[in-house]
This record gives sequence, structure tokens and C-alpha cells, in this order.
Amino acid sequence: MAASVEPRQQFGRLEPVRGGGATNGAKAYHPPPASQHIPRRADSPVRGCGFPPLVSPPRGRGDDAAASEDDEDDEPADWRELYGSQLQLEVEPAVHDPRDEGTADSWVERNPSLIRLTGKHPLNCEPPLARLMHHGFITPAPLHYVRNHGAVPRGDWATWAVEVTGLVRRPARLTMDELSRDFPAVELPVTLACAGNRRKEQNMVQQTVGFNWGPAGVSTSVWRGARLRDVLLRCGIMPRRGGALNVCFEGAEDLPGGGGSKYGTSVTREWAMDPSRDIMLAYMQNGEPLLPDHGFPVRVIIPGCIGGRMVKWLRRIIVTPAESDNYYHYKDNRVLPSHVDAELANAEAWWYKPEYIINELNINSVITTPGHDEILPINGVTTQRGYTMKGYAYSGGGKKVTRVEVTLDGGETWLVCELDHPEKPNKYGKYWCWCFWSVEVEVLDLLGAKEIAVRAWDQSLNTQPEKLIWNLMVRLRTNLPLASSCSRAASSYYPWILMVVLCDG
Ligand SMILES: Nc1nc2c(c(=O)[nH]1)N[C@H]1C(S)=C(S)[C@@H](COP(=O)(O)O)O[C@H]1N2
Ligand SMILES: [Mo]
Repeated sequence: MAASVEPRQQFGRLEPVRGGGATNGAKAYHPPPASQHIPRRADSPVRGCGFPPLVSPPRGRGDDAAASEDDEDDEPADWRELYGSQLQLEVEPAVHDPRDEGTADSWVERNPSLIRLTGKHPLNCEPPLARLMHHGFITPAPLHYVRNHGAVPRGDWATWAVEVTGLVRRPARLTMDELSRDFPAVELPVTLACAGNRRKEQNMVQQTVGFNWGPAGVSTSVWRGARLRDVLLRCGIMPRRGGALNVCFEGAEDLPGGGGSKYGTSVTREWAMDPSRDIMLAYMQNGEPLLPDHGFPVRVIIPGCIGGRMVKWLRRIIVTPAESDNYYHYKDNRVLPSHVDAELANAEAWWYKPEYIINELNINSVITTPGHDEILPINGVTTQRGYTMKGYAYSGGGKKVTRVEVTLDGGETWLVCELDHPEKPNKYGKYWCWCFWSVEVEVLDLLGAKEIAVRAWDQSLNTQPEKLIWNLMVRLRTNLPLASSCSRAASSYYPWILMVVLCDG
């Protein structure tokens, strides 16, 4: 089984794979040309220097005031300074891809190297794994994986508004200028992962209702926006006893689901108002306005959560007693027990059982070096040298990845890897981003290994199971939550990647 779809490469020479000879990645990155719909650099009202400084949010009102009492020590942080030495955001220009011709997305410019997972339309894609890794901690926006359920709405900064309605005392239609100027901005790196990341491996065991994500349905950007909490306070969210228990989000596109609907989902009021969760209405990604595929002009960002809750092209926020009744809230992003197939799920209404929803990401790790089908020549020189295996890992809910281990002998023994966490946790100690692991192994040990595997652990001592747990949607493939005291289940690991070793004399 393989976890990636890279072309054959020379071992030890894992240079970034670039989008073909003509489009060398060394070229400077040019943002897509400004159009009247999409303000960019020069004419943009959301230019970095035109923004209000990163100051503390206004004091809360009403029943949520207490939670904001220590907000004044929010430290403004310039991410370019923080991560400057590691930033490699330049990529080749986006183009009108011939594959988008004749589709509703023909106007959207895209990076030519993105791997399309569901044919032409809508766009569901991931970058080549080696390219994703080449860019390191912050993924250039044009290479960020994309999950679109339908056509990309044509956003217009000047006329877009987010309606805040439902159980709020002061319903509002917030324009983009208001969102970006009237609320203190928060800006921080967040890893987004589709809950289907790596689903291809599950589909190889038994087909699910989901399409084949490779191991690159994950990306990290610096997102800037207004805090959802501040917006809800400004609009006078009603108290719990008034039934204001859920916050629903609705996107702009018209989708077929359930006979016709918008994309929508919800989070609880507690999540929405929790300052430690850093939930925001984001209008900038890596210092630029959002790209059309990522929700221009505004989307929800919920750090530590599956991508599916982060509604793009956000049009409405509705405060309600019940969770979202949107088709995609119920029929997507659930983990049902293994015996539930599509028929049973519908017949017995498994979709509507609240306990099967997925919100926070689970622990996951991937081997990126060696890449799939890499070749390591075995000779007098290479066997003298060590080989550095590498990869990424992430968890959810703000939990830090605390350990990554590699086995070369089917799980008998494990090597503890070095971890690199480029991110500074938020002031509540939460981690919103992936981290990188590496471990030096002997080439002769690789030669003797039938299979190599990696597993990660997070600060709650969740780790990954040895065998995957099939489920209909296969959204959570890789975690086996453990009580922190239980070490018996800890010999489990997943995934494994088969490596072919060729001897060249
Ligand atoms: N309006 C809208 N929001 C959406 C979606 C969508 O199709 N429409 N897809 C969701 C899913 S399943 C994921 S994983 C993330 C992907 O965000 P990205 O395309 O910016 O990576 O967006 C979420 N928000
Ligand atoms: Mo997703």
C-alpha cells in the first residue's frame, strides 16, 4: 500500500517537484491580476499596511464579558518576522487551466501542479506531496489543498456582506470594509486538513462513499480576520437561557445536496465564544486577500477542527437553539460505526445521531521521505551513510504532537524521532499547526526492512491504531483515542508505506 502518488525519484535527491519545465518554481510569485471583483496588493483595501494594528479585542458585553477579562495581554505578532527565515511562498503564476474550460469555474486561475482528485469539476485537489513538504511550515496559498462541493462563487469585496441574524439583539449586515476595519484583527498560522485526508488508503481496503484523498489534503496558512466572538458580541448574542446555543454558518454557492441547499454547518455557542479557540472570520491568507478557491472574500477559520466546519464564501451567521439543519452538516463529516453501510445509514437515520459528528482533528502522521516509489541505490557509498526519514504530524483541538516514532521491523521496536514545532502556541497553550519529524536510520536497516511505519502521539497520549478502522465516510482513519493511563493499546501504528529497494551493484 502506498500513501502517495509521487513519480519515481532518485533517493536522497528529493528536490521539490515542480510543475513542469516551463513553470519552474524558482520564478517569482505574482498574485493573480487584480480584477474589479478581487482587490489585490496595490488597490486592495486589505493591504497589510492599511490594516488596523493587532490590538486586543473590545471588552465583551452581556453574559460573556467575564471571559475576555485577560484579553488585554494579546501580543501583536508579525508572522513574517516570526517565520521569515523559513518562508518560501513563491510559486509559478496561476493560470486558466484547460481542465476548467467549459465549467462554471473557467474564470478561476489555479496552480497547474495541483493534483485533481475528482475529475474536472468541482475542484478537489491536493499539491504533490514533495512540493508541499518543500515549502515547509507555511504553504503558499496557490498550493493549498482545495475541497469544493460546487462552483466557486464570484465574490466582490465592495458589495459582499455577512448577515448576522437569529438570536442576536442587533442583527447586522457586515460589509467587508466593516469586518476588516471595525474589528481588531487576529492573525495566526493554522493547519487545515480535510477530514478525508489519506482516505485513499481506506478505499483500498474497502470502498467508502468518499473520494481518494492522498496524504496531502492538509496545508498551513497564516489567516487574518475578525474574531467570531467579537462579531457576536457586537451583534448582541442573546443569553443561553434565551436559546442562543448554536452558531450556524452558511456559504454562498447553490449546491445539489438534499434537493438544493447552501453549504452550511454549525458550532456550539461555547466554541464560538471561547477566546482560546481563536475562531475567526478570515479575509486574508498569507498576507493577501483570499484566493477564490479558499473562500474570497471571507470564510470561517476554526483552528484545530476539520476543514469541513470552516465555511467558505461566508454569507450568513445564524444564532439558533439547535445545531445547523443543513444537508452537509448531517450528511458529511461523520464517523459511523463500521457495520453501518450507506443503506443502513439512511434506513436507520444514523446521520442524525449527534455523537457521530467529527469536529476536532485527530492525531495523524505521514512519511514524506522516502517518497512513494523512491529508489535508493545500494552501494559502497550509500551504505556508509545514514538516511534521514522525514514527515509531518498533526493533532486537533489545540493538542501538541508530543512524540513521533518510526518502526522498521513491523512494530517490534520504535525509533523516537526529532520534532520541529515551528509554531508558537497561543497564550492558552494551544497548538493549531502541523509539526515536522525526522529520524536518521541506517541504510542497511532499511535494506532489511520489509515495511516501515510511523505513528504519532499527542499530549493526551492519543496515538494511531495499527489497523485502520473502516467507516462509511472514512473521515477519521487513524486515531485510537486512549485513556492516558493505558499503554497496552500503544503498540498500534498506522500507516505503513512499502519501500522498494533496488541494488545497482
Ligand atoms: N462554502 C463552502 N465551504 C466549505 C466547503 C464547500 O464546499 N463550500 N468545503 C469544506 C470542506 S469539506 C473543507 S475540507 C474545507 C476546505 O477548505 P480549502 O478548500 O480552503 O482547503 O472547506 C470547507 N468549507
Ligand atoms: Mo473536508
